[in-house]
Amino acid sequence: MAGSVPVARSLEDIYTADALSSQTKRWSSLVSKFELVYGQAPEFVARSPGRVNIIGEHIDYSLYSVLPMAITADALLAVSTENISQTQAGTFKIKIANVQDQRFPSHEFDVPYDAVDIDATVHEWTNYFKSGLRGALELLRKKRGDDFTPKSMQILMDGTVPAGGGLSSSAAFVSASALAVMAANGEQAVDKTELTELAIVSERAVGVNSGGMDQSASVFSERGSALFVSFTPSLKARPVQFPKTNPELTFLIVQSFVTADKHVTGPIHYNLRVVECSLAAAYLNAVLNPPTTRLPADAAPLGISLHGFHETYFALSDKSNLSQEQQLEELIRLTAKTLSNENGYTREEIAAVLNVSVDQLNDQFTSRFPVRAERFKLRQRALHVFSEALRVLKFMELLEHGDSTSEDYNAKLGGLLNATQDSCRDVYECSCDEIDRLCSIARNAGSYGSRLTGAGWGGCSVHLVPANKVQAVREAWEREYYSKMDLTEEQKEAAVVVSRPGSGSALYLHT
Ligand code: NG1
Ligand code: MG
Repeated sequence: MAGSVPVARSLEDIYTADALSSQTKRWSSLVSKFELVYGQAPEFVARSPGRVNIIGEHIDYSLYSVLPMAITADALLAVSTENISQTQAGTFKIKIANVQDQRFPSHEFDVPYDAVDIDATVHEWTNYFKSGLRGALELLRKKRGDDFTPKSMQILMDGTVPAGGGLSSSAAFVSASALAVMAANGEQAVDKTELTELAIVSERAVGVNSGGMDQSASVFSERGSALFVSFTPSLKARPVQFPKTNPELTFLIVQSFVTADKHVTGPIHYNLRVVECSLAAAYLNAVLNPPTTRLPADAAPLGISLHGFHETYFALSDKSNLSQEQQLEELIRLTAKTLSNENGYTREEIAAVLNVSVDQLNDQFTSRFPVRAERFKLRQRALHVFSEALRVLKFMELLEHGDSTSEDYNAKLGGLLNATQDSCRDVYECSCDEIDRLCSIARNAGSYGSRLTGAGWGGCSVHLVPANKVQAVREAWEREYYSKMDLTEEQKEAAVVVSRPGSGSALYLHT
């Protein structure tokens, strides 16, 4: 499913009917604010949504397929490129402001044509814009040649995806930024695959070893469908419909109000998991594949992945006739046997198996992003990844070939989500008490399946709830969770969102 980012003619092309009236107000206030700040109308708005991940958690950076969907909340960048004050020779100007100007102060930069400087050690909101800018300029230079001169831009941003909430505000912002830069420089037919790939790589420039799920969901999603995203042999995204069931199913997206900030906890949480998965791939390769086998370099953040090990192992063994599901089951067995130490492995132990020095190991695996760990839990991480990849296949099988009229259909879907939560909590260790509580409250009140969504350690959860139980589940959360917290009215309103699958990135032209 290739093609270019759609150019919307009206907001009805972008939002679901239930969101239209509030979005219309929001867009017109963005435009009037733009006029107030810059004294002219915007030429266009670039839009990219956040996402919720339905299933396939923490496996995108191991290059296994995932099933997210876009949500209504999004990043909007209103842009004009005309009448921007002259800049020094060899530079162009970026003026960027935010509708929430208290929280996100405005900035002005003169950017050299060929070098977008990003200081990833400072957590600054415009870094996300800059990373999209850098990626888009690289692509434009590839297309137009080295003497291409970028346009100056005036930008007003309005983001409604909560930051640090597991709904991927960062990917929405980076993708919308890259799209805005492409459009500002005259590219109105922006290729979705190119945009996604550049957003994935760009986001790594702001200090997170991210996988590719969020950017894919943000760019490729189509209204009414979830999105099956696979990363090998190349990035592919395919819309998937949820069947009609009785009772009807809804997804609730629910905040824990525990903020998880990857830029602070990356060295012990997210970035460490990426390192552990890559080390597990190298370790399994060293033990299970013939001596001197090298894993293929791939699109994973550290260049090798558990999926790469998977493919190599079956290509070299006599078991390549097994189905994908059987292969994953076999890998789960092999991992349990090969990586038997439940307490984790030291750098020395891993280096010895890989037949490299500890310095070489650090250089390859832990130098790109800082991590803090004495022991690396290779067993648990690999077991989660293979079992989660298997759950995604089973979930897809139910969606595409299951009997949605059978009585236990909903419970089967929900059971897989619950199993994901168990694995995230116990094996991958990326949940937290608050999320666990939200999940068990929901299940007791009628949710079929409840789990964290996104990176975890706080943030958001997703719940598969029959329409006739939504009220009961909401009341249970209020009674047993939210009423015990000190929340603002605004937070209370945003706490529980019924989400329909939304559309992906779009450009909206104002002229
Ligand atoms: P969130 O929850 O948006 O920070 C992160 C990664 C995804 C994926 C999930 C876990 C980034 C930008 N996104 O999402 O790629 O790995 O965690 O499944 O880091
Ligand atoms: Mg993010």
